[in-house]
Amino acid sequence: MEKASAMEKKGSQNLKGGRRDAASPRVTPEGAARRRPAGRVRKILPALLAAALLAAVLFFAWYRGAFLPRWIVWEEVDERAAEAYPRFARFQSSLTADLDHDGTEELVVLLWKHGRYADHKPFWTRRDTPRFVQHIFIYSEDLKPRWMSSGVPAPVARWEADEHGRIHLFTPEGEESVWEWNRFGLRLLG
Ligand SMILES: [Ca+2]
Repeated sequence: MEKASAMEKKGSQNLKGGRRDAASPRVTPEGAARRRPAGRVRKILPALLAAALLAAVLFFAWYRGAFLPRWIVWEEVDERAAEAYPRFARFQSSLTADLDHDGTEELVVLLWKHGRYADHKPFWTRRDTPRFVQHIFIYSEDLKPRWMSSGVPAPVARWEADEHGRIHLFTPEGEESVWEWNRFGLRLLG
């Protein structure tokens, strides 16, 4: 009798289960498996979009130089600097001095741009860095490029030209170096 009662109970449970299935929409195990990933994607989609948007904003800010060193003092720059180097760059400072003693003043620009090299890479280098690098560009009075340095050897926080047309560079720590024009660019004096 007890066995029969247990069987009746089991049958009753199956019957209840059968009623529940009949009342709810038919979902096969295969269908449920197919729906689950789509449901998960729908749940995390807003987070994915927010992360993508944040990444895009951060990339744009980085590309525009938002994460350059804080010690940089952005000075008012000779407006010809942007004309001389129209590609995207961030101009830190500029000065004019007769570096080559020919009686006309060169425009000297201290700037940050993506890459270690100016317009052309040296033949031994295939790749340039995408990060911002500090450069010194020198233009003649009529804005023809005279010298476009690859990345400066040490960061330049400030600079000045003396009455001899030499350029004094100062690192953020205050270390000074003096540079003089020779025919092929600036030469370190000490
Ligand atoms: Ca000159």
